[in-house]
Amino acid sequence: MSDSPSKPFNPYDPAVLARANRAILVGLQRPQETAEEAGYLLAELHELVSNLGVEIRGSVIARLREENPRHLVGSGKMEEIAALAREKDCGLIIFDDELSPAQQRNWEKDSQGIRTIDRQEVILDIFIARAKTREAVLQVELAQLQQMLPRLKRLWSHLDRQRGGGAMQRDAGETQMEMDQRKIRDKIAKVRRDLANVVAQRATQRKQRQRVPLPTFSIVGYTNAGKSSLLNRLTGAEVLAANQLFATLDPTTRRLALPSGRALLLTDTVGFIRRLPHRLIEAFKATLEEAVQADFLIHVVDLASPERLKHAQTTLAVLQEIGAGERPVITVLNKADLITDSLQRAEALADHPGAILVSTQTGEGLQTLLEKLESCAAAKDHPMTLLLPHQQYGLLAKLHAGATILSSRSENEGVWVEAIIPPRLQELCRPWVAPHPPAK
Ligand SMILES: Nc1nc2c(ncn2[C@@H]2O[C@H](COP(=O)(O)OP(=O)(O)OP(=O)(O)O)[C@@H](O)[C@H]2O)c(=O)[nH]1
Ligand SMILES: [Mg+2]
Repeated sequence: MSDSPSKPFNPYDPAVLARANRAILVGLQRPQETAEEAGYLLAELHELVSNLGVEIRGSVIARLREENPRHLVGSGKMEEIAALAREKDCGLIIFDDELSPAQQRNWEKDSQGIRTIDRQEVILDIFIARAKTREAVLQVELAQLQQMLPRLKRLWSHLDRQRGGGAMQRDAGETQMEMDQRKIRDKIAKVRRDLANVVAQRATQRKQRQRVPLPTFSIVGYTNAGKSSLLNRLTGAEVLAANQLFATLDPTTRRLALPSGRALLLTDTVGFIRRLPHRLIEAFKATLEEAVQADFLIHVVDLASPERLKHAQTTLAVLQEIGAGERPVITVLNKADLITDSLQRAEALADHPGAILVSTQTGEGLQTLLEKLESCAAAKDHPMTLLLPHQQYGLLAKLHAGATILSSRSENEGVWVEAIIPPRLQELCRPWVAPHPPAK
């Protein structure tokens, strides 16, 4: 099924093009992972790859005892996967785990030219396809250039092979590669400068917004959790909400008038995913800045996903990484319409204390969420510090449910709580207002 060596390689041959769009997926099960976990990750890769319009003809989960430096998996497994790709007439092998540039080269050489990429490259390709505004395009371009730089050698050796290149051409390839490396470095510097301008513009816009000092809330969360749907439902915005990963790449900010007449600013942001390429987090700093700068974060979690906890952990880890780990968080368990079982709901609430069950589809829980936003907005500048005696756990539970806890610490003398407390609970708290903040 591979091209006969006598026939010159023609990348535009329809058969070659079709094969390039057919893939075998490879997931790894490491010793500490269960088969179920490995399966979920592979299913997620499946979803990502389908988003690119690539046909998936097979998938393999390889148990990995130790990493093989040459192909990541052992050579027997490598042969088996390459044989499967040939048998299914696929021109693409996609790894869920990251491959080093050298491993990628080895795979392509040893599999006789089957293109081999990893999840990170897939995510990057999706971002490339979705980027529309100048900011998103620049950010994606930066990530792409950074990705290309250590992989130039692979691109060139690929071309050499396609041309049936001899030693002379390979030399020409080497020189060309150096020139290209320089060009890419120059381009990276230029994109960085352009992005710095975008960041400066954004900062100016933010300053202008701050002239009217409205409290700001950023909606964050795993991709497909329903962040854009929440913004749309609350503000009547028309952000694309779709059952696809990374529907949103650009932040959208809308003003939300609360029932009391008070207003706040709500921003929808790009979603997170497991194994988000580090280059993308780096490149998307400008966009993610919105989350870092917000007064409050609304963390949307898909209640119906069996991977709910992993998703939430991933989001919190990325937030930490971009410097937003200390922001007060309101957790919203969305898609409550899909989980009607009260036991399952209670379990989720136990996992995410103080979370609000919401459905952007039926409207369930939105009233409670608005009240919570109200209490945050009202007391933005006036968090209260309390020292609650340990026996006041009933009040503490009420605070978890109705207030926004900024910090809480249990000490011998009681529980120190710093919280934004809605008016209806303030009276109950009055006896425990601390005369001074807790010593750190
Ligand atoms: N059943 C149900 N589906 C919902 C709910 N909220 C959102 N969805 C669906 O979930 C999918 C994802 O919604 P989005 O709002 O695009 O999610 P997002 O978090 O903005 O996703 P990205 O921008 O890709 O990160 C869409 O198909 C929505 O229709 C809900 O409350 N219930
Ligand atoms: Mg979205």
